[in-house]
Amino acid sequence: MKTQNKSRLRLAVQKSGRLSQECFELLRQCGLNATPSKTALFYRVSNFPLDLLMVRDDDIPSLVREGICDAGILGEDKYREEGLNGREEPDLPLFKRLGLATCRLCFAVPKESGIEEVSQLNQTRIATSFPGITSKYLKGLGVEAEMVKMEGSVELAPRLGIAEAISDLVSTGATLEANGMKVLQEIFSSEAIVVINPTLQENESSTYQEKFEILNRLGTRIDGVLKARDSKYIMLHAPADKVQNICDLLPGIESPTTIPLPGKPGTVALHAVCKENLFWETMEALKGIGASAMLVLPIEKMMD
Ligand code: PRT
Ligand code: ZN
Repeated sequence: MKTQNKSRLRLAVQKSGRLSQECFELLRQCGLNATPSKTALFYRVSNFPLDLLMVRDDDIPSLVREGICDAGILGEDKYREEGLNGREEPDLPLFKRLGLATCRLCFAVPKESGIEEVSQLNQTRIATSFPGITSKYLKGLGVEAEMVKMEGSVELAPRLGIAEAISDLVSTGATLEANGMKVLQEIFSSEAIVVINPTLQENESSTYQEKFEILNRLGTRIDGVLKARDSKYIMLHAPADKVQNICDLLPGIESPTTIPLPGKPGTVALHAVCKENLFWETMEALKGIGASAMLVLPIEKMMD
């Protein structure tokens, strides 16, 4: 059949873990039939030219670099760490930031350690799964420390006497708290990102051009979902002479439309997209200047 010769994009995603659920949810919000079984390693999306390879996140950069996959979704932390392996800078092109699975890579120390600033990490041992990023950061500050590489349970290192400090990912802070530790300093804030094989942008053969087009189509859908996620649609009635004051109160307002209300001279209906959430305080302030019949609705998709 002809369609079988058409290009398909191969995307590496985390099989299971902190990223995978949010990642599949995002693909589904992009309108893709993406519900692989828990044991599947390969999944063909039936309604979009996309194949998913489900792997451990650590394998994603090399799968993309070697062209086994065209693109991959992983934490920026893992991408940067793997990318520094023998290099000055990570080498894969970053296609898109997804704002998912956000966390911070931080230095942390036991609360009673007496260490209050990063300069005091000089000549200490630091347990981490991110020795590349951590030592590069410290080098920039002129601090010399020994990296103790650990794959998991990094928070235990000070208690086990194998390090004075750690550099680890923090999201709620509960793990540090449970282990009597505190954040000393943030190194960088991380989120899920899409990285791509550079050939996709560089190779002018029709196969790669087709794949790049598929990637961009997917990228546009992702943009639409992410934009809609943070936006709200607001509808209200307002005195015509207060429209400007009302717009001034609406956060991140875009494309307001006013419509005259039949039978209500001097009053208009105002519809607008707000790129930020609307708090009750804002609604109360709007009411205070004459707005009524206010409705705030979630937006599912957006495309310019
Ligand atoms: O099995 P596989 O190798 O694929 O997965 P993994 O175990 O290596 O990775 P996984 O699933 O733990 O994390 C995948 C990605 O999720 C990371 O690369 C980050 O980008 C992102 N992420 C977001 C996090 C966290 N939040 C997070 N809190 N990754 C790890 N943690 C850990 C952290 O290391 C610490 O142990 O959670 C603990 C701290 O959490 P809080 O909430 O107590 O602060
Ligand atoms: Zn991993």
